[in-house]
Amino acid sequence: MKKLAILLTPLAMMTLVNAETNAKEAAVQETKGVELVNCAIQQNIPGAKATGAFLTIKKQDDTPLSLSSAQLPSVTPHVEIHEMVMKDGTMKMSQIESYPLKKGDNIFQKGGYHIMLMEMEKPLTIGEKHQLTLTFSDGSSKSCEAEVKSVEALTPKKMKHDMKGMKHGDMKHDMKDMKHGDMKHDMKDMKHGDMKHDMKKDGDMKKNMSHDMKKAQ
Ligand SMILES: [Cu+2]
Repeated sequence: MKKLAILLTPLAMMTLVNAETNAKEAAVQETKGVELVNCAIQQNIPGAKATGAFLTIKKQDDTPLSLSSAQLPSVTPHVEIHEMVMKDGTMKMSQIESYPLKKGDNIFQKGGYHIMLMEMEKPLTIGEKHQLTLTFSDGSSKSCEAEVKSVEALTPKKMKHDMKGMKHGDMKHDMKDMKHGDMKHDMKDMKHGDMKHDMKKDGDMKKNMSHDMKKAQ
């Protein structure tokens, strides 16, 4: 009897290992009813260790589902979901815990919601491809191949138009990882000098930016 028990043990162990593997696979199911398109990463501005990743999440139905987190392990372990909001005449970029998806196109682009990549170890080269994985509120996840593209390539045409006459240099100095074109689009009536001034006074923004900027220097 003892011998039989010993013989059975490796088999039993294998069964356990398989069960565990299956459970793990089941835990990270691919998200259903969601399609990821136009996945891209903006090439970081020289010296900046932060940049944005953009895409459109196409949701096929209206079942409740939120984007919980994003991972881009081949670029950085520090990834956040950000929103851009206008508050008291100042454009702010801040982290959000989750993004509720609506049926149809959920667009993450310059000037709006975006995936923030921070504390990057090395610069990105245009044309490089990195796997972007999004994790959703139901525990499922979905990946796409994100290609590194130039700032120009990722700036929506409408914004490019609005950027005419804008002085980039002014903003670049203080806001290396922010998207200039987007802000101009949303802040047509603002003077740049004012903005710089306001942002310095703004506690949240200062905290947010200085966090990124320290690493960028
Ligand atoms: Cu951001």
